[in-house]
Formats: sequence, C-alpha cells, structure tokens
Amino acid sequence: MNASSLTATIRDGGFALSAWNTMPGAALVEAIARGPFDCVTIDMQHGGHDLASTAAAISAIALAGKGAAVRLALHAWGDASRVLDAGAAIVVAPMIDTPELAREFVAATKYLPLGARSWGPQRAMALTGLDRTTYLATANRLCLSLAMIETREGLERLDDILAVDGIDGVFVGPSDLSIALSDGETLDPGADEVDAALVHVAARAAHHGKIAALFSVSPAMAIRARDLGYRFVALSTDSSYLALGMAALVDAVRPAD
Ligand code: 3PY
Ligand code: MG
Repeated sequence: MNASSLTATIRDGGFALSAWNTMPGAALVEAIARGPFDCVTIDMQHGGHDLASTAAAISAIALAGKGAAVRLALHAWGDASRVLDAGAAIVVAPMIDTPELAREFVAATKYLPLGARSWGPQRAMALTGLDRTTYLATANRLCLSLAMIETREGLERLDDILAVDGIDGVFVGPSDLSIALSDGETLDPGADEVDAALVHVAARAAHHGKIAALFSVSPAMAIRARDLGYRFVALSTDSSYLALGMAALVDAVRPAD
C-alpha cells in the first residue's frame, strides 16, 4: 500500500500489517519494503536509525511503492515533524502516559487548527505528488498520529488520551506494558493481563471512533489483534525475519540429527 492508501485503509476500518525495521541501510529497507508486508515501520526509539537514515529509509520504502510509519524516540517532538516532512505517513510516539503529552504530540504533528506543525514538507510533497495547497489542506488527515500506550498510567489515562483532538489512535507496546503491569517482575508480552489490556484498548478506541494499533511479537498475537478490531499491526522485527529465513534455509540443507 502506498502512503495515501495505507492511511485511508486504516482510517476506513481496514487492516494493515507492517514490517518493523530497526537496522539502517536504504538497500536493506527497500528489500524489506519489497516483501509481503503492507508497509514498513522504522524504529527511531531502539535500533540503529537516526534522522538521516530514517529519511533515506522513507524514500526507499516509497521507491518500493509502500507507505512508511516511524516510531519516534522518546518525546522527540523535533523529529516528529521532520519525519513527516520526509514523507512518513504514520508517526508513532512512545510512552504517551498523559493527555498533556498527547497534546504535545499533536502540536508537533498536525497543522493548525489541530496543532502547530511548522511548514516545510518538500520531500513529502515530492513523494505524494501533492502541491502546497493540497498538502496543507489534507496533511492532518493523510498523516496519522498514534500514541503508544505501554505503561500503567497510560492505560489509566487511556480515555483522556483518546479524547485528545488530533490523536488518531493508540498503539500498544506489549513488552513495556508487561513490565509495567508486573511492576518490573517480568517481560511477557503474551501475559493474560496484557491480553486483557488489548481487549480494553480495542473497546475504548472503538468507543472514541479512533484507531487501535499494536506491536505484535507473534503471528498468533497479530491474528488476535485483527480479530479484536486492531487496524494497524506491526509484526516482529527485521532481525527476526533474517534469523527465521536463515534457519529455514540452513535447516533444509543440513541432515536432521
Ligand atoms: C513494546 O512492546 O513495548 C514496544 O514498544 C514495541 O516495540
Ligand atoms: Mg515499548
């Protein structure tokens, strides 16, 4: 899906399955984008991407005919508008625990009257083919701002965060959420209490008419999320795609023990 069909699909109640890219390198990112996923999410919070590699990755993903999402570093509002200027269709902000933080996120990513995004989307206009007037008129709808829910406070303030005008949806981080819900005892994104949170987030997002999204650690979790009404799901990471592909090839050659 290209950038505009990606966000239109998600907005209109459809489903998109995203690859997750942590390793910089335009050739690598383009190869991932040419794979079977609907789109690619570039991770600036963890992994090796900086702003320059992210901008190059967005172009590589566009070259493969797909739309790009970017997960920002923590509260990196300066980068938020820059990745949109570079052509990202979706921006995901980690650890949004309060409506105040959600409003800061909106301020950085939406033009007036929703936010205070500053003008400068030359690359985004080149990639989308939109002129200045059309880009300004449509960017607040074309680009999605997803607030990550991955702490106890974020979960408690979920309704207040979803109610913030300009927040298009919420994106659950099940690993951090499992650490938070176990008070630091375990990392278990498949835990029952995380699953209960997934059900709750889906219901509250639907109530607010907003998007539920998720980082899924397994195909089973992605299927569960889709069945719960999640519309944007990122599945596993690029290092796992490599490991799984290598293991499958080598296992097929080596004689079984
Ligand atoms: C989490 O599970 O905490 C995430 O942030 C997903 O990358
Ligand atoms: Mg996280």
